[in-house]
Amino acid sequence: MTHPIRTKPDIPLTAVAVLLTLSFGCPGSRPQAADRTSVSGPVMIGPSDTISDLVGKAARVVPSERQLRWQALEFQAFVHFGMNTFTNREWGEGTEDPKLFDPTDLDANQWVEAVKAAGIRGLIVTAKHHDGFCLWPTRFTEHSVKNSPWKDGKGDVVGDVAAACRKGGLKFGVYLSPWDRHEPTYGDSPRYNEHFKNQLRELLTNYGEISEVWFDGACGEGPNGKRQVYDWDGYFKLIRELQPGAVISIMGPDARWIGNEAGVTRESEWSVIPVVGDDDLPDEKNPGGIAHLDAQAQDLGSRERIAAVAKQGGRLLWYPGQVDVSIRPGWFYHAAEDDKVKTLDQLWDIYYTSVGGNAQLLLNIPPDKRGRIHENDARRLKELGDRLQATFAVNLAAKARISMIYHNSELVGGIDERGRATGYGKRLGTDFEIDLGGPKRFNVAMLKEDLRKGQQVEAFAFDIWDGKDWKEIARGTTVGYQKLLRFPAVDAAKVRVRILKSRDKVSESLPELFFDPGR
Ligand code: FUL
Repeated sequence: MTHPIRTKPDIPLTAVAVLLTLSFGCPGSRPQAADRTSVSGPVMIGPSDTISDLVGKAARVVPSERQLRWQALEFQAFVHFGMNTFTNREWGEGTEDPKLFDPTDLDANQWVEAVKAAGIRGLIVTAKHHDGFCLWPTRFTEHSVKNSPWKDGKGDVVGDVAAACRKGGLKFGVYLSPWDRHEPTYGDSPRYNEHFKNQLRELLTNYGEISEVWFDGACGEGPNGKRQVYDWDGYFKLIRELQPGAVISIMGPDARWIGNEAGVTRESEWSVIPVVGDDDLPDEKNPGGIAHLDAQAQDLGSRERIAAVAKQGGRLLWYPGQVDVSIRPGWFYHAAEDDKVKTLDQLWDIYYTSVGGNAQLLLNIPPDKRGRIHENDARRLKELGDRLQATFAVNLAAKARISMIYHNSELVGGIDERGRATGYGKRLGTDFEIDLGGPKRFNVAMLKEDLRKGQQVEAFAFDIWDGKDWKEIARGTTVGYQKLLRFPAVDAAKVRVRILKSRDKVSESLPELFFDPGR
């Protein structure tokens, strides 16, 4: 049996935001845990934990500062460019002649301007793909731009892109393929690991701030192919030493692969993930993340999943999802795909199902043989940016007030002779009722959790006041960094978020409301 208790009447949203900011610090401030019991490191779980122990432990896991900063980027560009651009392939053999790499008009500033038009905040370039050809003049192999005709071998694509990102205000990251089909030491594990760390060291010291290092899990060596045992631990240590702010993604501890290349998150997308055992390293047989995690599993973080992992003994990690998807069918540029650039509606859906589903979107835009982002892709990026701007520039709930917050608590006492409750047990849910200060028309609601306090919401409903009654118009499971709800346009002066199930108290589930003119 539940009973509503009125707790905090008439607090303006802005006041709540200020209070939360004051008590939990601003992004970029000195690293600190959200409170005394929150932890960004692993939390051990085991067979002796009860469900309520496990839920309590999951509620305490919070992101690291670098993960928080990364999550707030929301939308990044992936740029696949290299030997494959010139050979019209997706995976090169490693035997290609460096002389084939010859962009006629490479302009990294054009890349940056094109992706910024879409509202993108960071860019990750393929410094080396599986064919081993390096886009920077590395000292450690001849298989690089320095033996290409481009700029008479004096060019440096990584340098140009890093400078253009800095100039344009984008974060800059690198993709460095561990699988290398050219490098002769590949398969001679200690020697290749040294080579790979040498390359990493160059990238992490010569190009200013690196915000992300993206390690691909692909390896196409057949049964008789070379077997390389990667020194993941050594790679990670080097990155932490040289670029402590850099997020290590996919085959790394900071961000996991979402599990598909179609641009969609799960219905329930958890950032608090249980993993078996105590081994934090990636597993070559499982190209989607660390610690033997099956990145494609449907359920990564429910209570049931946590309990199943706890039976075997393991840990809870903050391990958020990243959605990588290409604007074209391929990752690299192919002229034959010039008319296969995703439509605005497709990209728009992808935005909702990635950024709007508690993940970061990493949209691949491959430059062409000139070394420019093709006009068709650039036009689409601009359309996307315009639509994002038209939809999200004005939050229709910006001046809203919380008219009431109810905490639904379990009645454990009884009812006294005057009909009053004599005692309440644990809180079951929270309702946020928001007065918009007059009728507003909207068709999108954005819910967010304050990640410094972990990820708590397990089920929610979103209601509007139709003048006489509350009407439920959406419901869902997880929220996390951001959940976008889409529905046919409604007019309402009051909305309500009901937290139906959560791991711990939900302090910030205040919706922002928007009107998407394209719907
Ligand atoms: C995959 C690679 O094999 C593709 O070529 C591409 O780089 C994609 C992002 O990851 O594993």
